[in-house]
Amino acid sequence: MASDCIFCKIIKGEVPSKKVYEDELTYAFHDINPVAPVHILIVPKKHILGIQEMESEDRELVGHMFYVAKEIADSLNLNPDESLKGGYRLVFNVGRDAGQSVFHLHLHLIGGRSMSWPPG
Ligand code: DGP
Repeated sequence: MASDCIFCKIIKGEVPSKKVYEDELTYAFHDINPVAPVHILIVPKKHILGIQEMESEDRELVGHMFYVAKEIADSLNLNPDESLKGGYRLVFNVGRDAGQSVFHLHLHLIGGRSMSWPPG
């Protein structure tokens, strides 16, 4: 935990958030500034600055974050059907040039509308 980290404060309950899911490794909550009807952040309880600071020992944790995202998407009926219709986007912004503004690892789950590619 980092004392000056907003996401560490959210995980500890010192800053309020709209919780979606929690387990021993992760905490998920609604983004304060949603870019789509569904915009959820999946955050590890371990303070890791971002993917740029991920270590070999974090591989399972990061894989778990993707699994949590898929489970949340299932609960919200966002996963594509057999015809591959529907869906959502999972995003790690890595570094300021990619749009990272909070330096505690987080996976964006964005959905509920169609999206274009490439991203801006
Ligand atoms: P990024 O730009 O990839 O670092 O994403 C950070 C996201 O975190 C951004 O979409 C806004 C969100 N965010 C920042 N501060 C707070 C907060 O205090 N509460 C919540 N719920 N979300 C926050």
